[in-house]
Amino acid sequence: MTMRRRPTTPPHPKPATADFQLVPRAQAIETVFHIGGYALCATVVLCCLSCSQDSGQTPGEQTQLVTTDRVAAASPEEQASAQLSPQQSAVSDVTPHPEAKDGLSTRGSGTKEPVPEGPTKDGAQSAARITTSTDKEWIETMHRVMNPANDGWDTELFAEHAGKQLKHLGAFLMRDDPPSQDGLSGLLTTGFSCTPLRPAEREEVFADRSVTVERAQHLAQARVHVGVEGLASALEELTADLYGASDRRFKFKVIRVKPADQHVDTVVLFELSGRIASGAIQRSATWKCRWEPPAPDGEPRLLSIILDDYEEVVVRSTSQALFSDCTESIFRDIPAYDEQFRRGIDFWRARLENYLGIYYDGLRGMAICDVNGDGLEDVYLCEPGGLPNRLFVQLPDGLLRDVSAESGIDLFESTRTALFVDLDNDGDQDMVTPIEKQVQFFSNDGTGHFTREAKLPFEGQTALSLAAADYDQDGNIDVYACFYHGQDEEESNRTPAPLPYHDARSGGYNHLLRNEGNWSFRDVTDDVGLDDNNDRWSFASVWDDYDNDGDLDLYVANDFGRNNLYRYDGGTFTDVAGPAGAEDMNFGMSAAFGDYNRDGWMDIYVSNMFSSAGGRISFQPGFQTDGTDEAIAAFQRMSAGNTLLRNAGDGTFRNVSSKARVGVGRWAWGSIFADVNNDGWEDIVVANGLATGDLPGDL
Ligand SMILES: [Ca+2]
Ligand SMILES: [Ca+2]
Ligand SMILES: [Ca+2]
Ligand SMILES: [Ca+2]
Repeated sequence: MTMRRRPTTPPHPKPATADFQLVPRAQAIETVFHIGGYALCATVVLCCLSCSQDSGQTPGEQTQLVTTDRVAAASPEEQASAQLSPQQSAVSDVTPHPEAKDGLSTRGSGTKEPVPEGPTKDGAQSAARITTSTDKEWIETMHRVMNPANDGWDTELFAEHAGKQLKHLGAFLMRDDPPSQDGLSGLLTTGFSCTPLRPAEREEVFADRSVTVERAQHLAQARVHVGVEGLASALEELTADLYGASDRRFKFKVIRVKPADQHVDTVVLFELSGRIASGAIQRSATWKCRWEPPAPDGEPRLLSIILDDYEEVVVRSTSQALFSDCTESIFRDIPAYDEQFRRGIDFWRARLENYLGIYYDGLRGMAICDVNGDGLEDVYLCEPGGLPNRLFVQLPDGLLRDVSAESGIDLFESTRTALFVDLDNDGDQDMVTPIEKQVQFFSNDGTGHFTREAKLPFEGQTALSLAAADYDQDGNIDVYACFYHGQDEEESNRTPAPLPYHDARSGGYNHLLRNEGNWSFRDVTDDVGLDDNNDRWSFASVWDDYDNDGDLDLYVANDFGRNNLYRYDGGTFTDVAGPAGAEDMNFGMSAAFGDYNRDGWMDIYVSNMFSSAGGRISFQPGFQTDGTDEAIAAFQRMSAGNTLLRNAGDGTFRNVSSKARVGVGRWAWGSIFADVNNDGWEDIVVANGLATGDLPGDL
């Protein structure tokens, strides 16, 4: 959503290992990767403000289960029908509004078919169709559909129970003394055995002034710990140095389930972290857990745990984290912080009309900019309709001053995003923002006072994001606007989700607005070839020169399918994403360019969704029994998470996400490359999560 300049770092020989590690999250930091030489973290203010606006109660995993389940449910005929004409389709499926993806939207309404009860003929899939006329019915229907027992997904029921058992296990990781053997016995079979859960031999793969990363791979499979006593011992090895730690957290994610005759195998992602006096520790691992199937009304019990992959990150910092949350301290003198932002979206949804554009999902952007030219970065926050956008200027002491009212950009219209760039070449940062089915342009007088200079209307739609660049190199910065919805947004909320899910072409039409000078902007989309493949659900775009020919090219991240890579040559754009291997068929949320391996070629990191439920279901034999291998592979791919595309330098990209260990970015929205520790290597910062309620750990 912002224009990025090419790094000044000269090309550098490719390192022996250009490899990322997950480093501990600080408070308000979710996912941080660092690469063979650098650590990275998230912008604390952004994360916190985002959280403060999102206060729903919907953990992402459940919603992903629903959406994937529904994918499984739709027959090819239904998919074709919905793809061709969603509005005319005879059925409405259960998938919530695509933008929401969360399944508990109260905005949805549907048509008139009941939800099938029980397994369908193949025992694994059901056509999940719903009828709703009220919000209450909608929610009740969603609860029925979200229950895997209703459509034969026994493996999902098993995963749910296994997850509960793992949570019980996790409770022992929160204690300050060795686990009691009595407490553990209910989780295990009598013949239980496991490998060490914290390997004694670990290889240091990264170290700098504040962070050390160790890994153990190719692990010995000897299950040296036996029985309850053995597990207690393995857990003690894993947790002893975290006794007394603050902010201790654990997380288990069951990402695969494979039933057999006498047991059920699962693959589980495990994470444990906490702050200790000398800093912080985070342990991430993959466990292969084998279970004894539960007796009726019983819970599954562990037969064995084999450690498959292990990573340990130690932060040495007096603040016990790489970044600390400074939001409250810098906003302490700002009444709007308490009065407007900390109340949360639920508070405001109860007081403002829906038509103003206030939805539970947030999806509000912010901008960092220097509006008054004093060299200090300022903050602009976009808000739903009915609440003013806010501009805070930074003071020399680091605190903020609320200048919204006098800035002229305290807009009350629903605002998704704003971009601050110098549109009139007078040296100050002007603003462009899409509001009210228009893109509006504001000039800055150099002191942070803005005047609306132009607005371009767009029928029925409001753009979701903007990216600016002087694509034609005439000295004026131009703007590319992504339009997510293929129809009126309100109407879109009431119609089925895009199908086919992995390759929908019913999205919005994006526009390139050429800056012709004097605040005149012309829509040149069709003139320059950007009408090609311009029908997807575009979330965000980013400019850079991926082919090193001196002009800027455009990458567009699309929900529900393929992304675009528009190569610019001689005045026209060509979508080369397919032949370049850059389509990344997935739930694209955003993309960033960066040369992570310093070979002089810009690589791409795409934010997608990582879905445990999607991974569990899409690898089952019962998934999409009438689907093609290609479609099934696409669905499996769509649950895999974020994508790092290495630029091969020959016009093509390679997906190196797994090797670089940067795929599991959870429910990722915006990601950026940033050299967090100033060592010359680009790190990756991922902002992720969905609606957050009382349990921030669900992020
Ligand atoms: Ca300007
Ligand atoms: Ca231009
Ligand atoms: Ca280029
Ligand atoms: Ca590169």
